Amino acid sequence: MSKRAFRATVLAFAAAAAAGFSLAQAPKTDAHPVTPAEQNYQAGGSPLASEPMYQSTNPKAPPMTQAEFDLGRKVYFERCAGCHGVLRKGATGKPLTPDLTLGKGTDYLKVFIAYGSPAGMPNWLTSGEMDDKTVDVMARYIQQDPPQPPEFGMEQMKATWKVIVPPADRPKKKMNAYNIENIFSTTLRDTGEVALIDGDSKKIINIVKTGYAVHISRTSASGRYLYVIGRDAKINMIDLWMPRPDNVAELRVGLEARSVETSKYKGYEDRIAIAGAYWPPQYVIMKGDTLEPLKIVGTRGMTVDKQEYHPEPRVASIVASHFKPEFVVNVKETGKTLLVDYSNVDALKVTEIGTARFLHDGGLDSSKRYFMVAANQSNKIAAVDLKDGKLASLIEVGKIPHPGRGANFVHPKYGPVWSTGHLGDETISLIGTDPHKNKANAWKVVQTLKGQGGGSLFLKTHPKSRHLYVDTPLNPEPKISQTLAVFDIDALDKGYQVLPIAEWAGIKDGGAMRALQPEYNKAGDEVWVSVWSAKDKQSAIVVIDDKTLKLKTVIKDPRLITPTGHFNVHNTQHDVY
Ligand code: DHE
Repeated sequence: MSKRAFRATVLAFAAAAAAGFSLAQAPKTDAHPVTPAEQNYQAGGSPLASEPMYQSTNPKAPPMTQAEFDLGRKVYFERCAGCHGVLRKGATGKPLTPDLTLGKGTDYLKVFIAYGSPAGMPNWLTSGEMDDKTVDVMARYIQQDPPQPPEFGMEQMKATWKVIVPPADRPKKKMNAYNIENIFSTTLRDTGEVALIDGDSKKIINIVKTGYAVHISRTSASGRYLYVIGRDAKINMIDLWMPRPDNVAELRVGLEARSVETSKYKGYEDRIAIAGAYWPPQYVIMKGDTLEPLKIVGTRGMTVDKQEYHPEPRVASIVASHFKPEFVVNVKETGKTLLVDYSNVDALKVTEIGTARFLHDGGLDSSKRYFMVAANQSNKIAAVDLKDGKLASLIEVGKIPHPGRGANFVHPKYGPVWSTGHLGDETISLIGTDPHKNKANAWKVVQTLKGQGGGSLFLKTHPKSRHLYVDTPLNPEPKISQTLAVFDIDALDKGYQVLPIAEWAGIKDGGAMRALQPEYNKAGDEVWVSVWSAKDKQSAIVVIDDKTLKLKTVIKDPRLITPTGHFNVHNTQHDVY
């Protein structure tokens, strides 16, 4: 296309956008524009980029050479799949299936990719992330049939299963002097490792190899085992009783995943594990001591609202119920919370509770009876009753709630509350969680606090603390992304104090540092926060004295590369947050 024609298309596009015309005339999946912070967060690379895939040819689509198609596929999985989905059916981003894209044509699509849209599509060309050639390739690529990554069944899974130290050869008692309840497992995102850090001495105990772009760690009910999952769906099981805690088993449960959990109900401690995959869309039940896969259950099916088939509903957060032998499995795209009864894996009973679409993260309320899960594109929190197995309420909150596990405390006026921050606005919503003694406040936003800004991912408090820490790592303003807001729970109306986390870390050249994920130690008197720098720059963990809100210490080590989440063994074991 000539420069002139291109400009004409841009103008036509702008006019069309102003008239409310959008690429996806198909069902709208989001009720609000995507913020830049959310865009960066969700458009992370997918490990599927390097997987061989089945590819069909659509005769109506513009021609592409094999090399162009391969480039398109690579870029799609690195940049686009997080928002538009593996099969391009849409999630945070619009659907991009050929029935929608073919009619638009290459020139129109090029403008869209190059300049972005007011609804949140990034401006890939003008931001410098893509050149003209890549924009052209992508415009043609999204008119082809989406290539489908392979399935991952029992045969493939078993081929990845390794029991490094069989249960019979493991220690019969704790063989080290660590206070294992106060160990932190810190995600080293870009090295595919976790750092096990002694919470008492602040020394690194071991750096353990895990999956690619490792995501979260969970502790077994007894506190002995740690289960770590990578984005490549690899689970590593670490035995904290070993003289030097290390891997004892590993398994891949799919090709891409985010969540892992273990059985916590009385009588089932450490016996069963579960992991949820993004691709293939499935969850897997395993033996708790060896990770031997026992049962794979697919999550493909109908959406909660329109009751339309969705081919890739990803498994988001999973927690173990303390009330029944059940796992709470949250399926993102269909908007369903599944209560999976693991007492008889051969005759699996699943209670399906319709909640709301695009379920993401969440945590238990202080009584542990209710699971509070963010349906982040619906701006809602679903409260699921784990005792009676039903939806207790759907609560409207701010824009794109993102609680991590949330934070529970007793509000001086409203009684027990659970709280969430938001990616899309500066508010913190406090929701009453006691329908028994505080019925009037239950499942209502009883107070909305004003934090530093949008781009919040995690907030935390502890039963022994009267502080509420709120991070904002995805805020575009460094003054906000590198600091934490702290509220005094007994004087919430007074606003927050700002803690200069990155400044305290004393890193000279960390680049775009972000302060994230406040996590308490076992005693609840100190708070650990990551200073997440680029992978070739120094990062750190800042430890705050919770009483004085002053800097206690900074943990720095060349091996601490891109620390993000950290998980205290005791708090994770007992769901203290
Ligand atoms: Fe996470 C939890 C998915 C990006 C750090 N993240 C979760 C959970 C899900 C999820 C489903 C809940 C697990 C559970 O409770 O069982 N995260 C995703 C994504 O899909 C997303 C948006 C994009 C991606 O490509 O992965 C994403 N997450 C990130 C990050 O960029 C973060 C900030 C840094 C990192 O390490 O990659 C990040 N996610 C975390 C952390 C938790 C988490 C620290 C656990 C919080 C907790 O307190 O339990």
